[in-house]
Amino acid sequence: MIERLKEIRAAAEEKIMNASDLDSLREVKVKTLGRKGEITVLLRGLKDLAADERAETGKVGNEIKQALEQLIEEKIAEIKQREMETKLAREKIDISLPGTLIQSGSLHPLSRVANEIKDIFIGMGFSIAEGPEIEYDYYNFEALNIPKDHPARDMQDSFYISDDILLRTHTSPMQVRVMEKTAPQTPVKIIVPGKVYRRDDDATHSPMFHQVEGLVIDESITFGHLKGTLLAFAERIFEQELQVRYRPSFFPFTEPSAEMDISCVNCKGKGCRVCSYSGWLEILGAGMVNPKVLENGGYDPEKVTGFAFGLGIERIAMLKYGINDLRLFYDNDKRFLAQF
Ligand code: FA5
Repeated sequence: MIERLKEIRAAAEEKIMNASDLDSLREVKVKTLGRKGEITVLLRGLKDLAADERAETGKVGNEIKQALEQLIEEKIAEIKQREMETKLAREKIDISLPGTLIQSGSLHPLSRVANEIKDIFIGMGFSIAEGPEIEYDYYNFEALNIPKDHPARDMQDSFYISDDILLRTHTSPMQVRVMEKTAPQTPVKIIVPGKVYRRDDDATHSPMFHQVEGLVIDESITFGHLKGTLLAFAERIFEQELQVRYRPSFFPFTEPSAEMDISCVNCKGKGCRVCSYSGWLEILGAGMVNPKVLENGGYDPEKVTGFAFGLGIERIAMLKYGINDLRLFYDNDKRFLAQF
């Protein structure tokens, strides 16, 4: 039996030495040392040998098993090492290449301008109120002194959900909504930023855009307060000293009403393409709150007065950043947005 064991060992050793991959090594291992392997099967015959012969043969058998196992392990390590070297020679990793940068986003220019506008008014003691974008005809028009057949409705054609409910065309409906909560005594000093909707669509008019409404109500509020507040606001948002002028205008909910123009932020009033060579830019509508609207909100127009204004955030942002097409704000083009 010892002879046979030695033969198996010699044959196995040769196969191990010649093995060029892990699979053939595994095969030798199973064939010689596995549960049905040649050595395992042969050693089962030990029990039929005489006692002294059994001990000697068993010892030799174990030594051969251990030697083969060790040889196989060494060969496995050798093959693995060789595979690794080939792989490394083939794959060239340049560890000096910079990693992929994670691009960080930034605030949309309209959010940026809206935040700046809010900060300026908060600095002047205003609070922020927000209202529904889907609005009753009553608050959007009727309560603002614009009855059903009033021609002023033509300027603000909207998207109707039913005869009485529409997408608000301006932030002014919040005037009466706020007054209903604060009347008849409490002074009001609020701004209302938000989305509004109109049937408009061109380079300077979008079907959805953003406005900021302002409303101040108290005893003895005058047009002087309106002028001072809006000049301070305009100079801060455009970060320069400005000339201001008020042109008479008409809004059914203010009396008197005015459009506020500022000296062109681009040419400082000399005349350029931005201001159509007039030197002036229209930036908002404003006026003293119409007594009828104060009454609709629950205030006594004999006791309090107020001023209100409404501006378009897109318009301010276009002037501030020199953008000539409002649609750029909504195209989602990263080349545009990444500039802010
Ligand atoms: C109003 O909407 C009044 N509610 C403003 C007001 C409030 C007056 C309180 C008096 C007292 P007007 O329709 O002019 O007014 O719109 C105000 C601003 O919104 C405009 O100056 C303009 O900058 C902006 N705007 C109007 N339509 C669009 C549009 N389709 N797309 C973008 N901006 C617009």
